[in-house]
Amino acid sequence: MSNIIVTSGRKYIDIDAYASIIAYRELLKKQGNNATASTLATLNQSIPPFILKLKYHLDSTEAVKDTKYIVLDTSNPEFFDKRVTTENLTEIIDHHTGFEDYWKKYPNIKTQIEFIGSVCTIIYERIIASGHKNILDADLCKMLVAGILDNTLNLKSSITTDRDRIAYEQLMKIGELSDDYYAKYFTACESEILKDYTRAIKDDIKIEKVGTLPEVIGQMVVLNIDNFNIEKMESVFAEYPEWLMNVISLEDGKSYLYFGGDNVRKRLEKMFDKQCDANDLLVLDKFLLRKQIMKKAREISSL
Ligand SMILES: [Mn+2]
Repeated sequence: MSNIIVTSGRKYIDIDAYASIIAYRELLKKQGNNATASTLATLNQSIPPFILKLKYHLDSTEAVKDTKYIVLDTSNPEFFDKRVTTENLTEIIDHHTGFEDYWKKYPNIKTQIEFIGSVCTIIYERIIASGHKNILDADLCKMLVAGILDNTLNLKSSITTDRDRIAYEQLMKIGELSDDYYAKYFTACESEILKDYTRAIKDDIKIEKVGTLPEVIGQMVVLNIDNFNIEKMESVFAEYPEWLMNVISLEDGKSYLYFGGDNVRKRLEKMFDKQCDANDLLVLDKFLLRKQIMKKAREISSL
């Protein structure tokens, strides 16, 4: 019997990767395999302390001879965990598109690449299909639900599919999780961000000139817009002549667009065909990710 290591990306991994590699390891073990889950990457802020304290953990990265690898949550070979090669890789499960054709050249590597909300959804489906539903205890359900919540932005992002919604509902039921589990999860992530708020804003600024949008665009996801610190945001953007900050509020599902600079107000009102709610704030009734806002600006400017 060969050893199997379940792993993911190279630099950072998020809760979707973390939860899915651990849950898939549990399934493989249940099926009689010698499986471990490990990563050489840094765990990002979507994996809060309470998740790390659940009873399931990563294994050590110690290399064993004749190990086969399974990669989850990425299918771009450049992003793979450093230990993975096309020779030792046996399976890929991912929800980012673009490399489906590339992997057709390697018929020995099994792939399931589908554009859905979360890899945790696929792992949940694999567990159910395998007949090993009994491995889904409360802690494993908490991890998989957190992965779905994070990657689909509380099931409100337009990438969310019915399969994600079903997996979420079933895992909530099987794990007997309370209805406010989403709030517990996002609040825990938020308090990690709050430990270094300025840095969190700075680390997610994109500088790219698109259409009539300001060149400097920040983004932050918050549970409730009341928790957002406008003063700290303004101090981060003080050095830029014009800027835009997309604050996605999960509870009401809206985007709060804060901005600064001459004429930005007029340009945004025109772009979204909507009046500003305050001098420096435009609220979108349905949230948009920054990449969706930039895509819209690109489309308008090319008309
Ligand atoms: Mn993912």
